[in-house]
Amino acid sequence: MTMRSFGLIRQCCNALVRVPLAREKSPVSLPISHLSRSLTTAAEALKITYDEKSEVATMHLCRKPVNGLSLEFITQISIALEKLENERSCRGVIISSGCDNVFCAGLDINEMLRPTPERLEIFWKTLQDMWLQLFTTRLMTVAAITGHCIAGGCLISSACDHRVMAPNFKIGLNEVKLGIVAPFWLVDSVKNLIGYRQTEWSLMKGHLFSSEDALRLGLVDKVVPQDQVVLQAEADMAEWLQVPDSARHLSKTLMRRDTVVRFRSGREADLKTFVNYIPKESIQKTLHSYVESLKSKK
Ligand code: CO8
Repeated sequence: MTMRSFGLIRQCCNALVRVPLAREKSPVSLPISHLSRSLTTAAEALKITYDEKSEVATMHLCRKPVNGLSLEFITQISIALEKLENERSCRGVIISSGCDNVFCAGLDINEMLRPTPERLEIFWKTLQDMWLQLFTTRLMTVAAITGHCIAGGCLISSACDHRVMAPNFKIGLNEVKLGIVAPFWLVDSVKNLIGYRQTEWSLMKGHLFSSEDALRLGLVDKVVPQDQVVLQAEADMAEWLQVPDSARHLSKTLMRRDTVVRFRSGREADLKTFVNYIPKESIQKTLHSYVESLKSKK
């Protein structure tokens, strides 16, 4: 894949990601089937609704079966965030999942299996950009975690401002189980929530926390029954929006500045590491075995 063909992907995704105008309330879905490897067409993968009264958008991640983060899917999310950011009437976004019992299972592992160097590079850059957008957005962000939230899933939830999770699911960074290491900026955003030692310990072990432990540690802010997660997220969002937007955003910027500065100065090196590391034969073998183990557990 060349930069030109990525430009084409972004262009196609852009055409698909339609953020409803303030007066529209119905869900909008987006068509892009030929670019996606998932069982869901890209048309169905991301749905955005906007509620004029609350001034809150909901981004439904619906890339079945597990919201695996492929290049096209990340691009769609990124474009949608950009559009919401620019929609002045929008003050907040709730990120929810349309996949049963899974908020997000992380990166689509297929992106890392026998990749072309060009696609791998664009994939990682796009992921870095999406994380930065979410981590720094002026919008109030709430993750409605109705199921497992693993690795790249935790990247999304930990970049948000507030998290509501259903009980009896798993959340955290399990990258070492795949023979890979989470990038420093993702580690930083988890460390900001649960502190150094818990991050170090769980990172080294690839430990996934139960919802209940995640609540105790601060990796999520509330645990409520699964059918109430979205309602709770909406109620919490309404409460958060009582704080004046600019003061809230400036406070967030202040608190996250160090993480962002570190990210900006290290992102090129991080990209090089990823692009050089993933194609290594030993890593490819481990990734293959991991995928096989996922299939064989059935
Ligand atoms: N990518 C691609 N496919 C996946 C992924 C994934 N991350 N997760 C699951 N799938 C596939 C499964 O293989 C299965 O495919 P098929 O139907 O063809 O057999 C299908 O999705 C459904 O999965 P399950 O049957 O396992 O569904 P369950 O509901 O039983 O379980 C889980 C859901 C708990 C989410 C389970 O699928 C799981 O544990 N998945 C693996 C999650 C994981 O390990 N994610 C880590 C991804 S790597 C990542 O995000 C790293 C970020 C930083 C990288 C740093 C690099 C240097």
